[in-house]
Parts: sequence; C-alpha cells; structure tokens
Amino acid sequence: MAGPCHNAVPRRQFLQDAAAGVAGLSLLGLGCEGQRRAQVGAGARPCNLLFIFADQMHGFALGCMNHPDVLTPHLDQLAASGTLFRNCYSAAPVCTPFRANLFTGRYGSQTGVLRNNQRIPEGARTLAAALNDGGYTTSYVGKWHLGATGNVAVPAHLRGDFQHFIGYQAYNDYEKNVIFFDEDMAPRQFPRHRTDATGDVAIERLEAIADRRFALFVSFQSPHYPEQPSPRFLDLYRDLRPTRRPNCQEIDPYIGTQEPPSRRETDPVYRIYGNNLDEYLRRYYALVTQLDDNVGRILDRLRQLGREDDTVVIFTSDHGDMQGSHGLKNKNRYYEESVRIPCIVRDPRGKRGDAREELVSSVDFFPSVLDYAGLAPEPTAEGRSVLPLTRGRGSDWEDVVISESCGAAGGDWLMVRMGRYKLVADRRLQPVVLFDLERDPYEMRDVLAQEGRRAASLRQRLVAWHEHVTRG
Ligand SMILES: [Ca+2]
Repeated sequence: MAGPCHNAVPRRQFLQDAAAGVAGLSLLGLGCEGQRRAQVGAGARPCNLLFIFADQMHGFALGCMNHPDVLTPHLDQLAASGTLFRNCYSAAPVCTPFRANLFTGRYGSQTGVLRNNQRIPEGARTLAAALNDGGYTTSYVGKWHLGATGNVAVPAHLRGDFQHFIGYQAYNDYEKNVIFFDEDMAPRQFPRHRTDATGDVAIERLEAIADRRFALFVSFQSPHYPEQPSPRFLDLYRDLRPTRRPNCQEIDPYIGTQEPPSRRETDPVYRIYGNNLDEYLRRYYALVTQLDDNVGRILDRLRQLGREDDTVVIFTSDHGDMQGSHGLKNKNRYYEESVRIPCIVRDPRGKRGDAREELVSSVDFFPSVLDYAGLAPEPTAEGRSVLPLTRGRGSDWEDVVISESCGAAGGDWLMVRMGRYKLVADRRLQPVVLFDLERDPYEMRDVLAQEGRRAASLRQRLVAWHEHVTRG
C-alpha cells in the first residue's frame, strides 16, 4: 500500500494499530429484526441509517480502491463488511449543489440549485421530512452549506427538516474557531481539530438517539482545503513521495479561502506548502486518514451501543479534487478526479466484501435511504435505490449517470456516462468531448471526432434527460 519512499515504521505501526482496533468487531447479524417500533412499510424491516460524508474526497482516495499512498483502514474495513461501489458519481460536483441534490433527490436543473450558498427551495420535499413522517428521529451533524456560508448558525427554516441539528454553514479552518451551533443556535466551541470535533459531536448525538429508530447524517469538512491535518496524521506521510496520476501536471495547488479570507502572502497554509503539489498531497492524504480515524470511532460506538446489526451505514463525499490532473485544481469539473466520489454501503442484510462496477450517482442516495428505511419512494425524487445491488441482485441495472455544472469556475457543462463512454456537452447540448474510460481511464484522448455515432447516441440520452428535468 505504501509508496516507495514511505516512512516505514510509523505507517506500519499505524496499520497494525488499526487492525487491532477492528479485530474486535463482531460478525454482522441478520439485521433489522430488533427494531422497537411498529413497521412502517408492508413487510419491511426498517433499518437505522448512519450517513457519513466527506468534502472534496475523490473516489480514488481509498485503500480499498487500490490507491498507492493513502491509508484508510477503517473505511477499508467498512467496505470489507459491505459493498464498495467502484463507479459512483456526484450529480453536481460542488458543495451546495451536491447537498441540495442529496436532500431533495432532484437534479440541480430541477431545483435551480447549481451554485454555492443557495438554499433548498422552499416547499421542496426533503429526505429528512420523509424520514420524519416514517417515524425516524432525524439528526444532522457538521458542515451544512445550504442557504449561506461562513462560521455561522443555521436557522431552523434552512435545516432541511432535520429534527436535531448541530453544525455550521461552511468555514475553512480546521484548527481555529471550531464552533458548532445547536438547535437553539447556541455556539459550542471546541479546542480540537475540526475533524475530531465532528467525530466527537457525532458520537454524542448518536448516543442520544441510539435507542430510537434513527437517521443520523454526519458531514465532515475533510479533506477540503486548507490542508491542515493534525501532526500525528501528517507524520504518517512525512517521507512519502506521492504517486502522481498519469494525467497529472505540476501545478500550484494553493487555493485561497473566503472564510476566513486568506491571501497568498499572509496565509499560514500557503507558507506551509507554498506551490508544492507533493506537500499538498501529503497533507490531503493525512486529512483523509484523520477522517478515516473518526469514521472508525463513530462505527466503534455504533457497535458498542448494540446498533451495528440494524443500521445501514453509507459513506460518500460531495465531490472530488483535481489536484493537478489535466493541469487543474479544485472541483466543479467533469473529469473523473472531480466528479467521482467514494461510495461504501454496509447493509446488515446485504453482502459482505462485495464490489460493484455499476454506475451509480449521488441522486441515488435519496431513494436508497428510503428503501433501506422501508419507506415508500417519494414521487418528486429522481434516482434509483441501490438496495438490490447491496443484496447481490440488480442485473437489470442500467449503466447510466448524469452530472452537471452551471455558472461556476469550472464552466457550464452536462455530462452523461453510459457504460464505458462519457460524453460532455455544453449547456446548449452540443458535444464537447468524448472519452472511452475503458481504454483511457485517465481521459487523455478525446475520441469525439472518431466516434460520431457513439456521441450521438449518448447525446440522445442527455437530450431526453434535459427535456425531463426542464419540464415545468
Ligand atoms: Ca465541497
């Protein structure tokens, strides 16, 4: 797993410690029978739900995805006890649009949420509302970023119908001003790294609702810039020479932040890694490992509370991070490094250690959560439940996903992937580029000119989708 120049002792010791930690895990039970309330769906055995998501963690930054450098022992263990979706896409690879997509089950072209800081449209049927009506206690922890930005409280009307809520809008500092605002908008400051504080608050909230039928959503800020891991995680990568992806170019990885405002010359993060992409990558991986450590702590507590066998766990991220691929940085691009996200589902009634190649998307989370909850689908939601796939079925799954961007730094584009091919079009639905991801997984050869008929077929699909989502 480690690269050729790794610091062998601490990395090996780290993995041994992590292995010892997960060795005590009990075998998963058959699940969900032990629920305490009346059934909510015909014949259904509803599960609790623990939905954990990262920010800016690309879909390849996992040991179980064969990443050569990053250490994710707890997420690897989660995948080993559940299903790893190897081809999951963000339907809108930027913070706020992803969140609106997650909590409404609708595309940005339907909700109008395609830019940061927008809110969930008033009156939209939310995932939390559907879970509330189904008898769930819904709880949210962490970064929200819907309706505003900054180190500020989220007022009740912006909380997407979550009953319990503790978090903040969006704030780009891990070490200072780590403040979470509760339901009464009262601030609680933590003298801890933001990632560890998120883990602490998630555990506290889990303990408070573990004896009910619950749906807990935990939103981590990591590994979004600025790259400020705690030293004990950075130590694991200190001597690593990161493996560059074949499409990677040397870039200046520094990104200034709005909250708090940072400028290149005075920003302490810039002073740490300057324009050194290797140092950025070491710090990014350390933030991922710190996130992984906290996911492990939450899952440990879930088991200790006796809820492991009747809780579906989902792990994902809002979007990825270009980090030099195609000479680009940040997100909001149609390239795989930006649009591919991790996806692990541990379904107590599902398969263990399974990996699926089907194309799935963030728009599928809404119907999937309701399906695992034993609740009826919501007519306003798009997407498809992945439940059949985690139970070893789904042979009729159609391999198609769509993603989009509008008005942001990455430009306006629409993307459709069908099978091995990926077509990108502009907002007028004119093809821009076509990739064959089987032959060319790093998207280094545009085959639009050679594969005109293929492009037309994908475009037809995109046109049909566009007509659907723009229909009044
Ligand atoms: Ca984000």
